[in-house]
Amino acid sequence: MHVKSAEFVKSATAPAHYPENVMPEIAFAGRSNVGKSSLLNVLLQRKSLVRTSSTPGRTQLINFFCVNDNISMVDLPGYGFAKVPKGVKKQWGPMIRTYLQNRPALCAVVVLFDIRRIPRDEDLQLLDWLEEYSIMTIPVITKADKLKRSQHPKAVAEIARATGLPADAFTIFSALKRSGEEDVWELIQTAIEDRGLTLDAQD
Ligand SMILES: Nc1nc2c(ncn2[C@@H]2O[C@H](COP(=O)(O)OP(=O)(O)O)[C@@H](O)[C@H]2O)c(=O)[nH]1
Ligand SMILES: [Mg+2]
Repeated sequence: MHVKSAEFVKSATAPAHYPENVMPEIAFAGRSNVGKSSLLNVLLQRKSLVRTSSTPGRTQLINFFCVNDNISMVDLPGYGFAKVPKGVKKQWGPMIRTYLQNRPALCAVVVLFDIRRIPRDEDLQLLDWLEEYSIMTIPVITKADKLKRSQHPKAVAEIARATGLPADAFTIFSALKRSGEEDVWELIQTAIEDRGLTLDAQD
C-alpha cells in the first residue's frame, strides 16, 4: 500500500465526539505495550505519528487517524496494564463496546497478540464481542523478532489454542524488522472490499 497521507484526526472517549464515520474504518486493539502504536506507524509509514508510549496503559482515549483521505484508522485504548488505576480499568470495557456498536463503517478490528504471551481475560473478552457483533477480526501476532523463527510455530499454536482461532488465521508481524506489513495491509484491503466499500485513488 502506498501511503500518500496519514493524519491524526482527533481523540475521543464518547460517540458524541467521534468524527463522522464516512470512510471505511479499521480499528486496532490489544493489551497495553503489545506494539499497537508501532504496528500503526509501520503501516502508515510514519516514524511517530502514533505515539509509542513509555507509560503504557495511561491513555484511555480512542484516537482517530485518516489515511490517504479514504481510510479511517483507529487506535483503541489498550488493556491489561497492572499499574493502571482501577477506575481507568473499569472504563475500558464500556468504552470498547460502545465504540464497536457505534461505527457503521467499521470493517474490521486488528487484534494484536504478543508472541511471548498467552492471551487471556480482556483478549478473550474482546474476541467474544467481535464475534457477538459480527465484526471481522484480523488477528496479528507482534514482536515476532523476540523469538527465534524455530520457536514461532509453538508460540502461534499456543495463542491459537487459547483464543480458539485457527493457527493459520494469524499474521506474524515485527515492527522492528518491518515484516508482515504487506500481509496486514492486504487483509485490511480485503476487509474493506468485503464490506462492498472501495478505496479509490490509490496505487
Ligand atoms: N522488539 C520489538 N519491540 C517492539 C515491537 N513492537 C513494539 N515494540 C516495543 O514495545 C514497546 C511498546 O510498543 P507500543 O507500540 O507503544 O505498544 P502499545 O502500547 O500497544 O501501543 C515499545 O518499546 C516498542 O518499541 C516489535 O515488533 N519488536
Ligand atoms: Mg499505543
